[in-house]
Amino acid sequence: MQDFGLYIILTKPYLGHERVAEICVRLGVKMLQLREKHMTDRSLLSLARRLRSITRGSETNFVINDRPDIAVLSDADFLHLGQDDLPINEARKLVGDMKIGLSTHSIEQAKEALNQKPDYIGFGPIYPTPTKEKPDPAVGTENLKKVLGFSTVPVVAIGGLFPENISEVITAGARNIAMVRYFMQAQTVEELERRITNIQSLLTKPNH
Ligand code: TZP
Ligand code: MG
Repeated sequence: MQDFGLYIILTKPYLGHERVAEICVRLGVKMLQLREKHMTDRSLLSLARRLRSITRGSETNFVINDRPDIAVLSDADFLHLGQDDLPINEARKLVGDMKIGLSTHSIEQAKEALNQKPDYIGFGPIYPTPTKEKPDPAVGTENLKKVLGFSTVPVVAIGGLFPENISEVITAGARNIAMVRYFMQAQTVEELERRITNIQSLLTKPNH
């Protein structure tokens, strides 16, 4: 799998899930993940299907966090698993050949993750973040550089990333970046579009 650039994670978006998804499709965001941990199964499935229908046939891959069952039932492009979720080989029995991403939070986890043959890995939190409940300690950009050095699949840098600190992460070599608060807190369509195109342009600038 090739690097994909910006990765947007939907967690309680101020503008609403569907509106953010429509904007991601319009602006060619390659990865859009549904990450809502507190919804009932029924409402999560119904939301996932609505987002699937918005992203279907577009450049925007639709990713379901944590839940192989919802990923299959909503016909997602990717399932994203964390360290406490099902291992990839077990999840495979449910999702077949669906692409799978895996979160990692240390060098050791990142190395071990590659044995499970994910399509990409997440690495973070790069900086401290309140967005995740019980986050692992921040890994920093030096560890990010190491993971980028040995990973055989795309690495998504995540955690505490904002325009103010993103150049350090891009300088460390990151080509795929996930941000939650920066996008979820945008309060108007125009503001969200500006935030997305701003990060997209930082990620596509040559020779950084
Ligand atoms: N995994 C590692 S950090 C994180 C996740 C889901 C949350 C990142 O959120 P934010 O708001 O971009 O710091
Ligand atoms: Mg998880």
